[in-house]
Amino acid sequence: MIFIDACFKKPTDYTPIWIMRQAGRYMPEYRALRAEVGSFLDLCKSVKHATEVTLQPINYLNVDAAILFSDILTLPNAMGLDLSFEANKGPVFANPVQNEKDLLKLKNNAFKDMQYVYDTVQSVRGKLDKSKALIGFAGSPWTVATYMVEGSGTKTFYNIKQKLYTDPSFMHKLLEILTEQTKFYLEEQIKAGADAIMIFDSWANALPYEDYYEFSFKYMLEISNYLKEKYPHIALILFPKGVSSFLPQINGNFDVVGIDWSISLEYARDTLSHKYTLQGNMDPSKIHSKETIDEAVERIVDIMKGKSHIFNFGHGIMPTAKPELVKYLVEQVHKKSGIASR
Ligand code: 1CP
Repeated sequence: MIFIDACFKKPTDYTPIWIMRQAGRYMPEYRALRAEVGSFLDLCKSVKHATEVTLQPINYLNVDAAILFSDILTLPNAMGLDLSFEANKGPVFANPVQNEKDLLKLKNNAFKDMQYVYDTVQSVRGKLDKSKALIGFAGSPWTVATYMVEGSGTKTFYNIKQKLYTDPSFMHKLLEILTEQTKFYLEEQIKAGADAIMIFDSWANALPYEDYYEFSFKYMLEISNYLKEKYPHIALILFPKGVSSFLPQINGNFDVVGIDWSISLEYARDTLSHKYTLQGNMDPSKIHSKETIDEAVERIVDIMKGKSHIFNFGHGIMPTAKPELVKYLVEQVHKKSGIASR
């Protein structure tokens, strides 16, 4: 699998590519199935449909890896938080976690109730071409905690930051619970057949630089140490979004660092490439036209020439992206990096 070779810094004939959020609303096939099934959670929980959606972009785009179709919030949902996805509002928890009493109500071993996820992993792996990798994933404890405490997506992170600054022991207790459950949740995905695991710390940038290690990165390291010790052959990707000043401190037992679009790729390469494969970091807005794509591909392939690299966006694809331009991007990355590697 070229994707796994790149994760482990083995030479590849061209740069592998996949697209963050590649299964989703920009694809007409996804929208049709989503409308047929009704709710987003039902789509995640149906093994048949989640398998189909996971494979849609593989067949259409010819990317080098599939990512399990699910969400970072299914784990807290299994822990007892009532989750819905509302149009124009995104995810909502009806009963957010507000105090120590709420922590006691969280279900232990919730990962055991997520058989539908493991069944989907197994089903996708069975149908996926042997040359393509399957990525399993979870949210970082910090990022998942932001939704559990705020009850929904947030621009200010006001509630969780009040907790963090006035009651750090509550925050650490919640983060420890999530770390334990995430370890086992990801382990089950590996046992079911995932070839790689990605941990999304999408809201890393809500934390000030001086608090990032203590409230987020440290917990991701705990998960990666656990998984790497038992499953060294499984590639591990961390995605700490929007924390460029933290890059020099990134260190630990994992293989790939996801670089978001706001970071200088030259700087990330010079800081991290001796140790890690880099993944990223095209601005998803540059999918606008063939010209903007050509320019982005040439620039990124040139910067990463001779280094281990997985091409991706620096965050999720937007629902407005045109599928045929995404397909064009994949072709261009394969073509231009293939020439560059010769
Ligand atoms: O209406 C719909 O059809 C639902 C839209 C949608 C989709 C397609 C949501 C709701 N989640 C997903 C799938 C999803 N989420 C995947 C698998 C699809 C793929 O990559 O091909 C993955 C890996 C995620 C991960 C996820 N969910 C993250 C981390 C990645 C990132 O983009 O930063 C986050 C932050 C979420 C929360 C979430 N779920 C859904 C939405 C709209 C959001 C973001 C809400 C917010 O901005 O706060």
